[in-house]
Amino acid sequence: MSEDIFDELSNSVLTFESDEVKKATQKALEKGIDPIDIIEKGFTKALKIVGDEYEKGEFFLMELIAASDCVKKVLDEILNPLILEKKDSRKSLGVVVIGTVEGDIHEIGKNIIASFLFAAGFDVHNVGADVSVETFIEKAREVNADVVGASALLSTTIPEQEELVEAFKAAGLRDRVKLIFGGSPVTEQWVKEIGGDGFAGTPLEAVKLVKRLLNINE
Ligand code: B12
Repeated sequence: MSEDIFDELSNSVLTFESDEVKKATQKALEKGIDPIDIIEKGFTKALKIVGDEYEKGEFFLMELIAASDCVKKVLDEILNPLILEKKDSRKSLGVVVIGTVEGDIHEIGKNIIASFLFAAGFDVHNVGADVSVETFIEKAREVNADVVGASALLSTTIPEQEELVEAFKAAGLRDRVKLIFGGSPVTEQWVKEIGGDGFAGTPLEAVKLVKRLLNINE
């Protein structure tokens, strides 16, 4: 039964009509489905299909843009506010700066991680997409960041994550700031290789990771 609703969510994205995605989302929420499951089991699945079809040449850039616009709209207008509502405002567990590396404009996944960290009680500074290592460093200094997270979705932009580690070392900030990485092509192994502090593939993993890195037990 729940399976059907996730298929419906995924299929709604493949209509490329934002009204259809909104309708399916409202229906799922009315059935009590958690926003995180709507995102992970519905939208992420659909975007993976769109990406795979694009790679095979079955879909074009138009479809990639249309699908991501539909998802982004529903995230911004419906799901994100619900996730943020859950924030426990009594505490700040630490300061996180998050962005997508230079040359890369993919931001949906990074924004989801930002919202979940915020809702978990972190003070989150989202510096956007296509962000230079200099900007990451400037922001980390400005807000006295405990953690910096960088997303990359392209094979051509993953090396920027390594650049970031090197730049934090050169700036003398490496001992003070934990560096975490993600994005669909990023792996735990890659993060180890570049000397990062952690990798997460989902929002819940990211929250656990940041809590572990900052020794927060709850
Ligand atoms: C949507 C999308 C776009 C949208 C982005 C819109 C936006 N505002 O973000 C648009 C249409 C703009 C786009 C453009 C391009 N795209 Co694109 N895109 C995608 C697509 C279909 C989905 C990405 C997505 O949003 N997924 C959903 C989110 C929720 O998942 P996610 O990003 O992986 O994030 C999760 C985790 O990875 C993790 N995470 C993410 N970030 C972080 C950060 C931290 C710190 C942590 C801890 C965790 C974490 O948590 C998230 C939540 O679970 C992917 C396909 C795919 N399988 O990834 C292709 C894909 C990434 N794109 C691709 C390509 C080629 C392009 C273009 C070059 C196309 C072109 N010819 O112009 C351009 C690049 C432009 C640029 N310079 O960046 C390729 C990349 C291939 C490669 N190996 O390099 C892919 C894989 C499609 C494919 N199969 O060919 N794209």
